[in-house]
Amino acid sequence: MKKTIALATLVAVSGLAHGQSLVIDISMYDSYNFQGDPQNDVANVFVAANASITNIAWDVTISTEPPSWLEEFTMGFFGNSEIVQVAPGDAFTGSFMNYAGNQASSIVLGADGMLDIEFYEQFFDDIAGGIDTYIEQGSTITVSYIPAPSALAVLGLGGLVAGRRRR
Ligand SMILES: [Ca+2]
Ligand SMILES: [Ca+2]
Repeated sequence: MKKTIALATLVAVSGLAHGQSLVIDISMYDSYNFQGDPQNDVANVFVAANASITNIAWDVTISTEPPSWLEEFTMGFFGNSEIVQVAPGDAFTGSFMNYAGNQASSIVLGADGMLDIEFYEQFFDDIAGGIDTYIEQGSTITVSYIPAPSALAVLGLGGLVAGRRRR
């Protein structure tokens, strides 16, 4: 019974935590080859320990190296467990094309608070060993997240349990 009460308290504290967001500049990265290729660029970003990511938004400007198509550019988050294809259906080449959007996320980060983002090509790796899609200046990803319950909240929970034991 005590465990049930403690869990309910913890959830309530978690729900009260203010959502945070982090803007990540990705203009220094490019998309080389298929997912998992060792040549690919991977951004490793510190967000917050044990944070729950709720939403991933992007405002990205890309240029393709012909004959590569815009729809092939893909971003894989947290071990490629969630992916974003910014230009689905754009089966053509393009220069300085801007795409913005967002999607819900259910990623829960580990104790190290790190989020990895791999940039890669789907469908066709047109330029063998080279860049298929260039990520231009001003391109960003905004990660919205809820921090893990703070150490203070955990201490408060401990105090609650201790207080109940005294009765
Ligand atoms: Ca390609
Ligand atoms: Ca390539």
